[in-house]
Amino acid sequence: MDFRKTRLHSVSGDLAGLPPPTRPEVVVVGRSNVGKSSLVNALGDNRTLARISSMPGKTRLVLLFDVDGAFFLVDLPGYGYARVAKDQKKKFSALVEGYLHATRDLRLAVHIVDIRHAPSDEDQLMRGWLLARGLPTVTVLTKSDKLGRLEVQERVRAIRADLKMADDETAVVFSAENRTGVDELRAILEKGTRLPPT
Ligand SMILES: Nc1nc2c(ncn2[C@@H]2O[C@H](COP(=O)(O)OP(=O)(O)OP(=O)(O)O)[C@@H](O)[C@H]2O)c(=O)[nH]1
Ligand SMILES: [Mg+2]
Repeated sequence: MDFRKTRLHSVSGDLAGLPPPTRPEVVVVGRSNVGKSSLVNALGDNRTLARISSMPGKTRLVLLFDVDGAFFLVDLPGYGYARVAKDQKKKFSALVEGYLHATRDLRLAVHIVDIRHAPSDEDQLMRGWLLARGLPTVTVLTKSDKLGRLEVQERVRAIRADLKMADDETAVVFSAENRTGVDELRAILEKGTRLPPT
């Protein structure tokens, strides 16, 4: 699978606009501004794929990327940004909830948290929801370039404990900036989209 062959497949502002689920899907979820779009660009090794917002909460669309004809990588709007209208902020946006409840061929979730901070209530809520749904989930601890090596180790331990991660669950230390974790995550996605649906 060649991740560099990642192309924008569709852009939808509502669920009705989603294309038919003709491929397995991997969804990227996380707080607003955590680095979802940057992660998509890092995986595809292409800075022009998903627009990177300098203003948090900007992505209000569901972007589907076709990864080498093998699966769709789905960039969802972030949650938890205060300036988003109140009813939208409540839990997750209708678009995020709607997508996660939609009948699609969803195989894997990439749950991104900022390695520097304790997971928020919404991060915990999202994780609980992913677990309850039984969706295989890989937790990505991003912006690791902002910390030193020892701090990274310390934060991995703390976040694993905060999220009550089981020992056999994967947390990938990641940076879109210096590409830490890109190959590891690519391998997880490749494997996860080849397994039969759950
Ligand atoms: N240092 C560093 N900055 C990052 C990293 N990933 C993302 N950023 C920065 O974080 C900001 C937000 O990145 P985005 O990729 O737009 O985040 P997002 O989660 O898609 O944001 P929304 O779509 O608005 O929810 C940008 O300024 C990025 O340059 C990283 O690994 N390291
Ligand atoms: Mg984004």
